[in-house]
Amino acid sequence: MAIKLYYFGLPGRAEVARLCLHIAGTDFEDLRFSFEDWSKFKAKMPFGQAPVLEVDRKLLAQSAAIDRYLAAKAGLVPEDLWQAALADQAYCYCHDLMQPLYDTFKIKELDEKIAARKAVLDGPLKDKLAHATKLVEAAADGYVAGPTLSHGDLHLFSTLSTLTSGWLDGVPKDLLDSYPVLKAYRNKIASHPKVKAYYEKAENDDDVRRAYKPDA
Ligand SMILES: N[C@@H](CCC(=O)N[C@@H](CS)C(=O)NCC(=O)O)C(=O)O
Repeated sequence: MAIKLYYFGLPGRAEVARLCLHIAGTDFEDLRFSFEDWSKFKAKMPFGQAPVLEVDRKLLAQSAAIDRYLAAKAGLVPEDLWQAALADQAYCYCHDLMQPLYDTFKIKELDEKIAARKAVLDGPLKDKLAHATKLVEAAADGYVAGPTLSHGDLHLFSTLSTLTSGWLDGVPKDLLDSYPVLKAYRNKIASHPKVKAYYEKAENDDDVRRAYKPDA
């Protein structure tokens, strides 16, 4: 199978897919383009958006579809249907968690953006992180969907790591200090041998991904 993944250099909406491919040990072309080069790819993408996965010249868009497909191939979707649904639940919640911040992306002026994000941090994000804490506390085995790592964990890990990476102007790197359960959980997933190995690779040694390492 010839596999390519198209996305910007950032972790963003492609990091779960990259992690799944890495965990499965799949050879793939990781096409990381700059914002300037995006126009060269946009027309080829099914919805004019990235990420897109190419498998033997067939294109698949929408990060949730890509991640579910690659997670299944990597053995990360639990066989038990209830546990698989729990993994999806955590996965989907990450989008809800980030939505109030996504809404600030369109603000051009930096001070205005930071002020809008402060309102998000003091309001909806607190509530979302409190619910995420309950989700993790309910995870008896330390993973959100049973005794082993799933795509739900990878997405929650990636979301929490992005939040503390400093990439989002106005969101402090020590945000999770107020959420010790989430901080410990993020560290646990970061310490999973296969996840840890991914962030030890030279191509993943960048400012944002440094926040994806254990004890970051
Ligand atoms: N629901 C889509 C959203 C994709 C999306 O918004 N991608 C953004 C980057 S994160 C994009 O392609 N932006 C460039 C554009 O729309 O021209 C998914 O999850 O894949």
